[in-house]
Order: sequence, then C-alpha cells, then structure tokens
Amino acid sequence: MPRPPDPAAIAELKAAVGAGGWLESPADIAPYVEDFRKLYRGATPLVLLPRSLAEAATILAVCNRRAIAVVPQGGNTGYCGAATPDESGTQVVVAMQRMKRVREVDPENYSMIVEAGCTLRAAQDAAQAAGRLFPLSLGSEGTAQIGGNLATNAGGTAVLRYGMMRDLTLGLEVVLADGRVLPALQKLRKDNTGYDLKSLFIGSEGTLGLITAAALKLFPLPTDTATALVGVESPRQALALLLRLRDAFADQITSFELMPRLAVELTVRHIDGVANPLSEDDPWFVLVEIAAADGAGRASAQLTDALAAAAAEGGVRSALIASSLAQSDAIWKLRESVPAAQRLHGASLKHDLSVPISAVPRLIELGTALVERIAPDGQTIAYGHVGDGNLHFNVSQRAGADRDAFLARQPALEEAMFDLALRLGGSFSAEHGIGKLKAAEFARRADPVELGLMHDLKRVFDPKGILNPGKVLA
Ligand code: 2HG
Ligand code: ZN
Repeated sequence: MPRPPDPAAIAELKAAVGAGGWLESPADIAPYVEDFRKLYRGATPLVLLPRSLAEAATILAVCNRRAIAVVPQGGNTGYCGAATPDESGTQVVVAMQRMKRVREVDPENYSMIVEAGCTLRAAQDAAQAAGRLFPLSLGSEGTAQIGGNLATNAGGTAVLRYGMMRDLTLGLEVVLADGRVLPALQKLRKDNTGYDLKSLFIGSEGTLGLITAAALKLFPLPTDTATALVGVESPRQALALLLRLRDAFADQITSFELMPRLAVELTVRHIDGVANPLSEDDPWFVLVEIAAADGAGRASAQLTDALAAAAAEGGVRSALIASSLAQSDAIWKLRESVPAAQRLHGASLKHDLSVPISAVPRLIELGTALVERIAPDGQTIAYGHVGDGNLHFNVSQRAGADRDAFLARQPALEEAMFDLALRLGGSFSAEHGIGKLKAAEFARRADPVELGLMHDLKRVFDPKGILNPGKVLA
C-alpha cells in the first residue's frame, strides 16, 4: 500500500529534481490538483517537474523504494480525472511540462522524437517546419501534451484518415515503476521482435509506467485541403454522405464531424466570433475535410462536384465550401467550440460513446429517446467524430431547469446509455479513457478474463501499486 511521504522522502524527491524542479505552496500546486472539468479536487504535498529522463527515473526509483504513490500529469486537459491526485494528500504529482524537447525530426524516415511534455501543437509545428505532417488534431492541442495524448490514446478529428495516437506511435521511452528505463524509442516501421510492449503503455493512463518520450509517425504535408460545412436532413443522410464521399475520395477524407442544429445554435450564442454560414433550418450539420498531397490543387473543385452530385439526388440540403483559409478556420472554430459553448450554457451530462459507424443513426435515435424518458429536463447534443463511429452523446440542462435535479439524472441515464452503446456493439469509452470517472463502471462491465489479465499486468509492471492508484483499474 502506498504511504504518505515523510519529510526525509520529500527532501530526497526535491534533491532528485533540484531547485526549480518542484512546487509545494498551496497557490503553486492548485492548478495540478483539479481536473479540467472540475469533477475532482485532490491534494498533494509535492508537484515534481523533472527536466530529464535521469530525473524522472530517480523520482520513480525513490517513490518505489519508499512506496509513495505517483500521479503523472501532462497538460491536464483530460475528461476522466486520470491526472488528478486523490484527496488523501499522500500522492505526489509528476508533471512533465519541462521535458518538452523535440529531440529529432527526421523527414527522410517520416518520424520525429518528442518528449512527453511537448504540447501537441509544438509537435505539429516542428513537423510542419520540416515539411511533414503530424496529424493528431484536437481542440485542446495548444495545451494537451504528447505524454498525455499517449497515456490516453487520444483521438480527435483526423482519426478517420490517420488513426489514434497508438497508430501514430513507432516507439516509446518509459520509466518503469522501479525507476528502470525501457528504451524502446525505435523508429522502425517493422519490428517483430517479441511482444509489443510499447502498446501496453499507450492508453494505460499512467498506471503502468511514466512515458518520457515517443518516436512518432509523420506523413506527407497536404498541399491541398478543402473544408466544407454541409447541412443534412438526418444522421442517416450524413452516413450516406460519408459512404458516398469515401467512394469518391478514398482515404483523402480526413475529417467527418456531425453536429445537431442545437450545438451550432449554442456555439453561435456563446462563443464570440462564431457564425453559422448555412441555413438556420438545417437540422444537422457535417464538417467534411479532404486533403491531397499531389499538388494538383483540385481538392476544392472535386469536393464541390461531389457535394453538388449528392445535392442533385437529395442527399444534401445546403453546403458551403470554404474558399479561403479564414473561412475554413471559421468552420473549424464552429465545430471545436461546441464543448466550450456547452460549458457556458449550463450543466451537462457527457457520454463518450462509440459504435460501428453504420449504427450511429440508431444510437442517436434510441439515445435521444432515452434522454427524453430519463432526463426530460435535458436536451440531447450528440455530436462528434461520426466518421469514426464516435459520438459525444452529451445532454445539456434546459433553460430554467433545476441544476441539481438535472445532474441527479446522471447515474440512471449513464447506465441506460452505456447499455445501449454495448447493445449496438460499441464501447462506453471511445476516446476519453477510463481514469477515475469510469473505473468502477469498467470493473463492473469488463469481461472477467480481460480484466483479470489487466490486473496481472499491473502486478508485473507495478508490484507495489505506486503508479496512479485508483485509475483505470478500481
Ligand atoms: C471533442 O470532440 C472533444 O470536441 C470534447 O472530444 C467532447 O466535450 C466533449 O464532450
Ligand atoms: Zn472528441
């Protein structure tokens, strides 16, 4: 069982990182003990900010020897509380922001090596400066860090074309619970030497090791991108459009994001500088992006043709194809501001669900009916990465509804939503992870064989149970 650090342990940990490498005053540690959604507020005696692999390794060696629990933290933008210490005041936080170097960009091998504390945007920028694309893309990319993206196997808005963080990872450098280093930073496309250990750390939310750096895959930089906002009648029509566009563009479609009219209305109302360029009457909107690297400059014309053909057959109500970077940025801002607009609008209940893509319309129909029955004081705002079968099936409090009464619907609604997703062959955690928020649910719902193996792995990687206790595995 992890123990609270005594003064000697605190002194040893401070010495491991040196001056400027730790925080302990309540004001300094405040941002590290609360999660982004303010679901959890914990406590910690010490936030450690290692600057190097050696410092990170020493921290874990000390914590393991002394049985002190460690909570790894990146940009603290996660949705499930995985990076927040518990309330006991015994867990130290290891925040990776000072390990933020881009160690290498290798355009010939289409790879880069980046430290865990590098923000996603800084990694994208470094790739771009070398004429390459690092494609992971999320609303929080200016703050989210590569280490957190790896620890949560982040998804975002370009998964349809490029996959999730796991798919974008070639190698990892990880400090194990006892301070040993797994130096698996290879940038090979092919390496069949035994078990794929690195994959275990991706999505493990800091429970199996502390990721300090990664070798990531790069791609050709698109020379030609076209973005459109399309008004459609229904999720079924959106799905038909996706299939049609995939026929026309194969894997050049990078994003296919669905939003209901209410999401657009709330965003226009609450976020400065956002407007809906389409008709107020469109019930659903799709953001489509296609990207080509052939230098032919035809993306916009081809997307226009494809949407016109769909419209001629009644498959599209209205469409705006961005004719400038500013217009494409405005369309993206509309989509990426939906979570902030929902936050400003009032309380919300969130369900990060995925189903086979073909079941998305059914999920929306049946899920909306559940909301009407279980939380009539809420309004469904189901939006997101429909090209990946991933909906953020969120519910916002109706104007004038009692906040506490609305929030009290959460357990019953969540149970019904998760059951529905599973019945449709889906998952109750698509891209936001388990963390603390869904750990009990995971323990209850996971297959016993699968869960047993996960506990066995946890014992092998972290025999003293110091790494992020209470997260993922309850
Ligand atoms: C997104 O796709 C994020 O915008 C956040 O994953 C989703 O706030 C949400 O529910
Ligand atoms: Zn999302």
